[in-house]
Amino acid sequence: MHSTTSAGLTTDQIRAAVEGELESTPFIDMHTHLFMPSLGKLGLWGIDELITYHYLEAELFRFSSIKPEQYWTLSKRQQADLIWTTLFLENTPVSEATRGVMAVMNSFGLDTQAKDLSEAREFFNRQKLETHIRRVFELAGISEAVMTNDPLDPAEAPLWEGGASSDTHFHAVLRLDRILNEWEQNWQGLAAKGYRVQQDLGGESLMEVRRFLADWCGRMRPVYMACSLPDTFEYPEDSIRARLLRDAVLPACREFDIPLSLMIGVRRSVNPAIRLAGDAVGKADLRAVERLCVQLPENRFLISVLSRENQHELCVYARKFGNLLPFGCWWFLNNPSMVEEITRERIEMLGYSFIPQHSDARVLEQVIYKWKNTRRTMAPILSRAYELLTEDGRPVTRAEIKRDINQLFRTNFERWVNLRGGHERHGIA
Ligand code: FIX
Ligand code: ZN
Repeated sequence: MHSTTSAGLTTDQIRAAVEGELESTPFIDMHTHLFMPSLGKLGLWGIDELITYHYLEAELFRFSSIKPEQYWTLSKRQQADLIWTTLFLENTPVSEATRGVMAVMNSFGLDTQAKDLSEAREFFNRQKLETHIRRVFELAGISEAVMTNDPLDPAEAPLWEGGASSDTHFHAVLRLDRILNEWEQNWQGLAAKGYRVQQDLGGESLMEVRRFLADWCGRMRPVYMACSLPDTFEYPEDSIRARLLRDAVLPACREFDIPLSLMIGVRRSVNPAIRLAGDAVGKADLRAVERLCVQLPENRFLISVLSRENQHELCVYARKFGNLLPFGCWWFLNNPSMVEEITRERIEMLGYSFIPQHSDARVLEQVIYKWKNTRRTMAPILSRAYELLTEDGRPVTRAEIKRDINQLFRTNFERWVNLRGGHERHGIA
């Protein structure tokens, strides 16, 4: 049915406008594991890293009889060769992660049916990192990527301490997993750097953690602080994590006027033998999010939940709390079927007051396929929202569609983290 008014678009025009604006809007990728060139040694890129992505390693162990212990003794190249043969030649690469590699190879004109990886290796060997990053961002349709920066990573911290130069295409994030989830193993790392902290958080510990966070905010200029959390996360509670959150992290976020991103619902290492591929998911009790939002109205929260079962209640909480911004379809949810369900639900409950997706790319070129997939999945979802609106008597214009897509994939984030400075109050309105 074609409904239209003089100002509004027809169904076909809506689809064309949505697809056109999705294509031409450069997105901000608000959570990745990529690194700016001055931290380049940490960054993963190229065919061997793409093929040995932990999503693909998990799939290898389904199709191959190789034992994890054996796999880990192989060189990176041998691992990639095994995964290529197993998942791409002996089987059809229809899973999301395998299809993603095909899309990346195709975007560089590489043979997706090659019998081995030699052509691809030669291609990536010829690339110079900085120009390659620019080309990849262009192919992915992103203007900026937000990093994950761990101040207690022995490989990363010295680079920042040595004054790593910033890059307009990358933003830093102060990642707190080691502090909030593994205090027992990491407090001595802080102590060794001169912060007067104790294992039981006694004495000046909490003030000293704040001093540590302040020093790293100065060094990194993070756009937010972040932590991934298990399905058992609770707040408030009598635990090291909850005390650190309440008395160090959240006050520091207020002091530096940045949000805290919580990614809730990961069950780390349910199968330690397969390492990074061995994490799973669990349904969390989102009353913890409710209490954070209600007790700390001066803090802003970016929240992503890993369990499908938690998605609806996250939307309900977003309707209650203006200091909560839901984001992304994280990890096991970043599949078209899940993204579609979750995004429709969010639009129906929140309008466009959320951030639909982040890539979570660990390997540079993954942004190409992840954002291609997001655009492809989003197009019919957004079109449908406008078609329904038009059917109900409210026409939409191309200018509105442009504004909305810019809001979803750029300005909701920019405003929440106050990215362009200025005096604008955060919030997304
Ligand atoms: O904690 C995180 O930021 C997760 O995204 C990662 O730990 C995870 O391994 C991943 O790569 C998911 O996409
Ligand atoms: Zn991540």
